[in-house]
Amino acid sequence: MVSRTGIRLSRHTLPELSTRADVPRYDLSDVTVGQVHLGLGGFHRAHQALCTDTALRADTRWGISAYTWRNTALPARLTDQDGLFSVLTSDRDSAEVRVLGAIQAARCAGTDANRFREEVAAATTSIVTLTVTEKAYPTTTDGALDFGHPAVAADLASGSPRESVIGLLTSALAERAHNHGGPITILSCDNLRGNGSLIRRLVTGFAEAHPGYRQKGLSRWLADYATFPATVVDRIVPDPDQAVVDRVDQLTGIHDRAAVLTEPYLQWIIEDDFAGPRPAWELAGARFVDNVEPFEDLKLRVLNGAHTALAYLGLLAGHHDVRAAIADPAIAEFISVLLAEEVLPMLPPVDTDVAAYAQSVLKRFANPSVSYSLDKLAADGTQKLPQRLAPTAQALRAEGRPARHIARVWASWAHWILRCADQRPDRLRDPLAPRLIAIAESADSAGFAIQLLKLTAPDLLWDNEFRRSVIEQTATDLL
Ligand code: CS2
Repeated sequence: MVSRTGIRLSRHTLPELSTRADVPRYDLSDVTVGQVHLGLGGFHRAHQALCTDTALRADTRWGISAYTWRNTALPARLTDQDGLFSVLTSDRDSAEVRVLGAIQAARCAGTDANRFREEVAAATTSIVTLTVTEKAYPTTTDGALDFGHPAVAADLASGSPRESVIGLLTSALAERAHNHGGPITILSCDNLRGNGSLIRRLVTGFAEAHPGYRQKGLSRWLADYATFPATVVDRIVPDPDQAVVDRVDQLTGIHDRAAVLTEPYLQWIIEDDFAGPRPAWELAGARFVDNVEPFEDLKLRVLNGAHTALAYLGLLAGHHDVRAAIADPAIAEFISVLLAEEVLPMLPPVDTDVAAYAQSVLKRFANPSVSYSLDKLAADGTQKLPQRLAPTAQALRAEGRPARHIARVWASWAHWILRCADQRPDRLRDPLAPRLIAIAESADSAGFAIQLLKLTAPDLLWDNEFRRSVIEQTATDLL
């Protein structure tokens, strides 16, 4: 560990820092808030905030007011640094530090829900971006808002919803509709297929089911004044830790308690459907397209699918991060075959060399400077497998082709849950963890495999061959 003698990051010290790192190329005192973000974490800082920082060079109206969902420590750290933080972009032979000024204020939605609503409702706000992870979109199997979800149910009965992301966001939009009714764009940046239409459905569903908002005709206003473009986001950003803080200090002499580490790759594809003005994110490489779907399948099935496979196989083999897992020859071989024989042939047509794309993804996984924790990847399997792996399995089976490798990912997930249930239940991070542990403890291995399929891929449960393959591989010692 380095001694932390670096210069503290703040607006005051910024002029001194320009010789040590790339600093904002605009006047920070000109910046005003034009967008609100929910889900402030490492990913937002290294992705949307970075693109916004570049766009601020052209127009200073796009500062971000960012909210964590429940974390109060990060907003406090950022506030201490006047919202400034650095992004360390690193690969085998490169390491660059850029200090960003895009985040104008950092707060916690849990403790500052009213402020969140006010800011979304402000006429100067044109965009709300979200990175709240898959589990914040409570959806029934037919794609509607899950009214049975406890936080949603609590919010439907409240005059001031704040327990669920959908409830809080809808309440903020209601305030906007009531105050001045100006148009707004809601941009989901979560790894979900059709994230734009999904969040539109959930917010509209909430507006129609909530007695107060129904009476005010909120869903009509949403249809007329709110747009929900779909997006595909891609950048590998491990959870920031002390090692990142130390590395930035070592490289630049800047002491930044909110530093974040990432890889050079950044992709942001956005459906061009904005209700009002937007930042010139294209200056940072974002692409605006009519239809994000082909990019969505490519990214979710190849990168995220391989990530999820690596998580369970890697953890079962005793690895801790993606880099170690992909360096394990048996796992690397499995992932290559999974991609080449099952995932790539089933991708919907896309104007990209998909084999080259898959190779580039594997190369990114091997980045020696950015290691991603397998525990984090393994979290929320119930939310991730349906998005990342089920579509490939369905497509293969519809053509009568085997899907043995995909089935093995389900089986390795099952093994991981069984291991957690047996040794470390606290290590199983999933919104359905208690239920998964209860099933693991009561069912036999075949029954357990069936229950997991029922939760994550009910269609595939009726496919005899696929079901049999998952059951067989769950019963076998995979190691
Ligand atoms: C990862 C993603 O945590 C996960 O499940 O698969 O966060 C992944 O790193 C990003 O989607 C990369 O763009």
